[in-house]
Amino acid sequence: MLPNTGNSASRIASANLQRDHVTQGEATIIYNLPFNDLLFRAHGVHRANFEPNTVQMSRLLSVKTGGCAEDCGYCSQSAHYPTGLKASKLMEVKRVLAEASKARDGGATRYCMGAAWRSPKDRDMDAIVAMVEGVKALGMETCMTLGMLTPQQSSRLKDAGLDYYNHNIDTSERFYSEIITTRTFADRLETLANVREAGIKVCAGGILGMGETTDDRISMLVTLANLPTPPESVPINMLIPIPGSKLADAGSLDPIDFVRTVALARILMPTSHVRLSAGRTDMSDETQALCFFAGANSIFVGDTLLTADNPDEDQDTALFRRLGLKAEQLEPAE
Ligand code: SAM
Ligand code: DTB
Ligand code: SF4
Repeated sequence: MLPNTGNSASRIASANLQRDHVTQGEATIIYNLPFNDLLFRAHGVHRANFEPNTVQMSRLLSVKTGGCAEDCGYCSQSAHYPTGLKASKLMEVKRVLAEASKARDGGATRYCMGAAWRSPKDRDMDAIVAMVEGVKALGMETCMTLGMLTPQQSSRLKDAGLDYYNHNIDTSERFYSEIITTRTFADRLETLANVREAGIKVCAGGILGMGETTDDRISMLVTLANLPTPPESVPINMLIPIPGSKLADAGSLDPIDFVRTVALARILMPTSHVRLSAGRTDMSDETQALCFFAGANSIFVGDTLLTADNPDEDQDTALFRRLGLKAEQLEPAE
């Protein structure tokens, strides 16, 4: 049994957070628990809410690459930085569907399509809607990430059958303007509210390793957990340093801090899928295994994310076999 010292810190650290609001102070106490206690608690929350050896698999496709008007300091696709990436037009719908069909045959249950836009233009919406309808018809869940959305655009995507919308808050409110200046943290929250209001499931997370403090990481998770409804899916990306971008030399991140952040996400958002997202190519198998133990239960599969590398499928298959993990299957449609 844990020693009960009776002070408020130990009460918070061992209590179940079954309420609507968590404070930065409470989350900090949990984050700073001895590593074994933190992992034990996170894994318990995980087991109480999910089958612990099952991992959801999503596949990404960049349907419109590069030339983006935003100045996100981490991104290969921003037109503000000399990253050397060639910009392309919106992909044809039939090419997207051919790629989606290959992903389904490879075991992906969710297809995520990303576009390097500040927000979609009305003239692009017909093609986007056709992509959602086509991927749905293949029997996969659909996800899109297209930048900021209005309430009208959100409703149109919902009507097309969009299951998830990815829109990351990326970091804390305090640190946001050091990473992006062409939009605000409040803009991000507004789109998340529009998407939620339209009835689409929300995928929102952020990036670690951009030079943020521990408080920034905790604050980002506290913001997500305190949304009126927390996101169903929480991607935790490790920065992939992009040569030419503002954060090309941001430095490395302690894997233990990464695992602590995953564990805190699991504890603060017990029923959300936590996705171990970008950066797995630079992570050891052991770090990934700790993340799965701490509550990560979703990954991107396929050797490319949007523009950057992801582990080869053979490597992931081998890791899953070593860890006894299996892929989550979709519930049959009613
Ligand atoms: N343009 C849309 C937007 O920003 O919402 C969608 C695409 S954007 C590339 C999706 C997310 O990928 C970003 O919000 C960020 O969290 C993540 N991301 C982008 N570049 C990254 C990098 N180099 N390393 C880690 N994560 C990255
Ligand atoms: C998310 O949080 N991570 C994915 C997805 N949402 C769209 C994107 C990762 C991008 C990594 C850098 C790249 O491929 O360019
Ligand atoms: Fe554009 Fe999205 Fe990259 Fe920002 S993260 S530059 S909005 S593609």
